Amino acid sequence: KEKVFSGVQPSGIPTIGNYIGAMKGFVDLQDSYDAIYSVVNQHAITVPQDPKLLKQMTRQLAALYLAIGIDPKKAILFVQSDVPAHAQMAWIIQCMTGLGELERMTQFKDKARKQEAVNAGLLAYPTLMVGDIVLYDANFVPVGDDQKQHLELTRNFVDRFNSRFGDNLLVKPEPLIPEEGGRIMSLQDPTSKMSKSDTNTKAFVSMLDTPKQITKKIKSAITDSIGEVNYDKENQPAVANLLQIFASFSGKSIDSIVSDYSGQGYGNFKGDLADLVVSTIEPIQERYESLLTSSDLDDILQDGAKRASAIAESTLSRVEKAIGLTY
Ligand code: AQP
Repeated sequence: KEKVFSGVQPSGIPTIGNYIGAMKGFVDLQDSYDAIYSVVNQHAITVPQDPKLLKQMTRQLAALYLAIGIDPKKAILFVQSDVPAHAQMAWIIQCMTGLGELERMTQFKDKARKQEAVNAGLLAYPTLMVGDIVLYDANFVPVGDDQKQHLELTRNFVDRFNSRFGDNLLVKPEPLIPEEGGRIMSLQDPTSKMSKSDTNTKAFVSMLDTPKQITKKIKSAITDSIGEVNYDKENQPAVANLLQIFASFSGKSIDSIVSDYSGQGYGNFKGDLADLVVSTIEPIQERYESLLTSSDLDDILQDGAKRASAIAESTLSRVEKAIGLTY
């Protein structure tokens, strides 16, 4: 079977953007691939985190993975810091990656701009991600559009590594980016990406928002003065974004949604969208609540760490041998 790897950072509660762009796809993929999913908590500390909150968000994210339908009998689910091979592999990759290459990453530039003091980890972040992927010989990596550049870096690294140390030592991965919904935008600014760590909580719907919060946020999402539901990314980007969310949650095509609301203003459209998001998220939240405090969650993560470690350590030792880190 071909392999799939992906991760989500516990840098906040996942938004519907993370869900639509990445996590929703994880569930389908576990049926046809050897799937490995991680709570990548070491990525989260590239920006300052409160220790207590980080611990809490790590557990919440793990419970959410299960609540959306990740099945530990089909997929491996683990927390990154439980598998030391990630940090070990990242060091090796850092020693083989140019500074310039990392400085060009747009996510680094965006995040560095928002920080008062930029640490070395923020720059090195993509090398940790390259390690996450290559450790599991992943053929496919389901991600949102913002991770495309990091995947390209991974592919370049694999080419360089294999040509220097031996053909087929590492597997070259392909990104899997949804055609629609790979980049859900902020509800308050259609030019910036929806992000779970956004300080403006009105900009995103989190997977743990209450029905009341969800409805309020969607109803107060900015639109435009055109007043008609059209799919026009250029002239009506905010409405186009809401249409993408609608399409993803309903499974309907954007065209059919546009025709359902033709000749109407934004009121009904937003109201129905809010109901749709609430009714999709509510059952997920019910499962989440019962998982969060159960010892099953700990058992699943411990078992996941064991299984992930076995694979990761074997890749790491193959790499160490190939580059001479042995005696
Ligand atoms: N707005 C988005 N639309 C679609 N997909 C998205 N993803 C992120 N934002 C959107 C995808 O979600 C997965 C998990 O993201 P991550 O935890 O690795 O971090 P990120 O890409 O940096 O996402 P955020 O929400 O913006 O987190 P913070 O605020 O911590 O930086 C990835 O596959 C990502 O592409």
